[in-house]
Amino acid sequence: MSDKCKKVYITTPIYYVNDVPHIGHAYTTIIADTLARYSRLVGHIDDVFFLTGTDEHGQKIEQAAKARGKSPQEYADEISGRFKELWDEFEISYDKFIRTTDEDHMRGVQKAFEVMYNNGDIYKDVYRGHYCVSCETFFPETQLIDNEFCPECGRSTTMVEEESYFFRLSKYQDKLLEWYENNPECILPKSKRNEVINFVKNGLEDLSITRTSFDWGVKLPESINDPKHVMYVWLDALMNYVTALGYGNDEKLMDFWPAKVHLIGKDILRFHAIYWPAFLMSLGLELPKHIAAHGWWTRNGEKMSKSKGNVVNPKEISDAYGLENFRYFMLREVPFGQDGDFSQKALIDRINSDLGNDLGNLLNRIIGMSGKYFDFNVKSDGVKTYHSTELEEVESILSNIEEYLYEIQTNRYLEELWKTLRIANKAIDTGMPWAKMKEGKEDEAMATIALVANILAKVAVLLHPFMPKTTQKIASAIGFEINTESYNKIIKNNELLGDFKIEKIPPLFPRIEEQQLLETSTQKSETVK
Ligand code: ME8
Repeated sequence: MSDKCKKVYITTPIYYVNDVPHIGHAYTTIIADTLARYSRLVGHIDDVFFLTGTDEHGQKIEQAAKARGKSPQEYADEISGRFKELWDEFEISYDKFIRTTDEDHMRGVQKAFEVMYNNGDIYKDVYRGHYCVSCETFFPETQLIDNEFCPECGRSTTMVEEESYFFRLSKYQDKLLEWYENNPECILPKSKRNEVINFVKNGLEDLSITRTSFDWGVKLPESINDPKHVMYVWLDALMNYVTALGYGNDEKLMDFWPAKVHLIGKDILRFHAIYWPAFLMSLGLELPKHIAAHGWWTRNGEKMSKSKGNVVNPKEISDAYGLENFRYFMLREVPFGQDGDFSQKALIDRINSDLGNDLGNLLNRIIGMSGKYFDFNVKSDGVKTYHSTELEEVESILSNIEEYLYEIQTNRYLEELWKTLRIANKAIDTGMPWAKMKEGKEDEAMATIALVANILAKVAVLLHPFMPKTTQKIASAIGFEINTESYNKIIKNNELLGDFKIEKIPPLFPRIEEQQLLETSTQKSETVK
């Protein structure tokens, strides 16, 4: 995300309501939330728009509702509510929660259909081919496994032969290739871009964008006068990114467009990196700056999904281990774009080691020493005299750290932050303030404690988007509040804290010892030493 444009529009996928939220959904949403919080912190306060929501139409939802004896709308209301409730409990800082059953969204999709139809990009024909209801995707016979099974999820596909409207996707092949070529960062991680380019180079077929064999979907615009068709769920769903800003209705939020980043999982990269830009080109709208696709959370190597019965409930995990610890773990554990196997043991190790030992103990050490030797009053004026080398080292590490977030490499960003904690811990071990006090070198002891407090201040500010409440507690223990003003002072201008009073607070990350792991529905207990 290297371009530093003023308006920052960040989106998550809109999740299907056939599945209750699991940690895969939480992961995407937490990354998006962290980026939104970061953008607000660095000063874009009123210029951030963060969108999430639910995808409620299509055959898959219609079937799921039917299986439960509910109408699709009743069923969608219930599951959409579960997503919204979870994001509210997780304090996800979204600006809008969109549902594809919202009236204004549906009007916007109809408007888009009309624009594409009127400019000649939509025509009517007959679709003959295979459809995977679970993936809501059409597949040509050549891509099927054993002539029948879906190449994405392995489920049986159904042969479909029905009248359909088509979008002239093939017409956009060269323009898409040009876009990927001219915008090396349009797809993140960059390695994924090549996969998309190869796919497009193999040739694009026109895309069937309406269905007649069921009716839980957006109707075509009245001007087209063809009531038996409903729109293909992916056209409906992708349009959410602009209808949320008022496209086709009251367009007053459209100045947030183009999106700075669409965060998605790699399972839906093709829809976002091929169909979506082609639709936008047809509509004459700008293309998103970045489409960022992360990997999968797996259990024992298999993608976590409800149908496999191996999902981990994010609420259970956050209740057991703390929401912000869980946030830290997810964004620290796996390099963006790669898959990661979820284990509670790994989560506990991160809490005890990174958070407890490296961060929490450091704070406890300076609380203890500043209290014992200086009645909690700290002065930063000796830091540059006695610890200029450490300070410069820390400033140099932090001067480039933002770049990692622009590329959504949250694990690298956090690794860099932790390097500065190691410098702080080492400064105490080598500076030995307790020995300095005995030798009567109070200034030096004070300088070491102040250095550590200043490093902790920087870490707290930069970690704030990941762990909002915990870092605010750290900041208040060292006498300041995290906001854009303190970000500017402490990070941008590298100002020291000056004279301040440390406040004693209870340990932030109590050690999890010999813990009997939480029994989740999919997980047998394992004991952690
Ligand atoms: O695809 N690991 O909705 P969906 C990591 N409605 N992330 C995961 C995951 C896992 N095991 N499982 C799901 C849809 N996700 C469409 C999207 S957007 C216009 C329409 C996350 O409910 C990840 O972000 O199947 C993935 O892309 C998304 O949930 C799929 O959610």
